[in-house]
Amino acid sequence: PPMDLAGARLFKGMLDRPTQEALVSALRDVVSVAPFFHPETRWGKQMSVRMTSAGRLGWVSDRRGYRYEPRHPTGAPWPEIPDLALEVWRAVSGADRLPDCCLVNYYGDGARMGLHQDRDEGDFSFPVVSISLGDDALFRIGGIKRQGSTQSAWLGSGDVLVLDGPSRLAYHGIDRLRFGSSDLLRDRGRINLTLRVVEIAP
Ligand code: MD3
Ligand code: FE
Repeated sequence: PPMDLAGARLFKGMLDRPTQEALVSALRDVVSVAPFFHPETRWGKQMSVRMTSAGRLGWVSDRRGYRYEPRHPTGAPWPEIPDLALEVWRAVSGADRLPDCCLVNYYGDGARMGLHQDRDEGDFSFPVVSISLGDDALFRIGGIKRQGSTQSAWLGSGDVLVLDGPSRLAYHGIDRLRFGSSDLLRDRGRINLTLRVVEIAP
């Protein structure tokens, strides 16, 4: 059974090594069409995490702010979400529709993600599903207010986290990596996939 993490469900080791390798291979195709980029915040500061997306919509950030867009910053449409990632969504989300965005985050040595809420999506009643690949990362999750207590857990390669209910709007972030802890990725580091429903039903 999954572990409870502030209302989120953590499926430790859900994906076996061959499945993780197949996902990484599918992601190499995604990244060849939609290369990783360093998003810039509203205030012109580069994020330490590199990102790209697959699906009808992808997440972008620049001086105009955060938003979902139908195209990569190069102008090309985002590639399709890998089937294997959709299979994970079907297995754990309980949702009656497929995600329209798969955000792909790459953490190199020293990359982190500050405490934030995900609220750029149109309908918070759908879960977010996160898949971790590569090096271990220390994940932190709190409540729906920035103040208040938080819980931490290490996310390892093959772990799947489902954020729904109250945890959907919880503050969360990645404090640090155990860089080099996994040999899944050729260049070490960590990849996190987040599957999301961004657009409200047509
Ligand atoms: C809790 N990513 O992309 S994944 C993000 O590991 C993001 O790359 C982190 O936060 C990462 O926005 C954390 C776990 C996660 C993803 C989405 C959430 C936790 C969440 C949405 C709501 C609450
Ligand atoms: Fe987030």
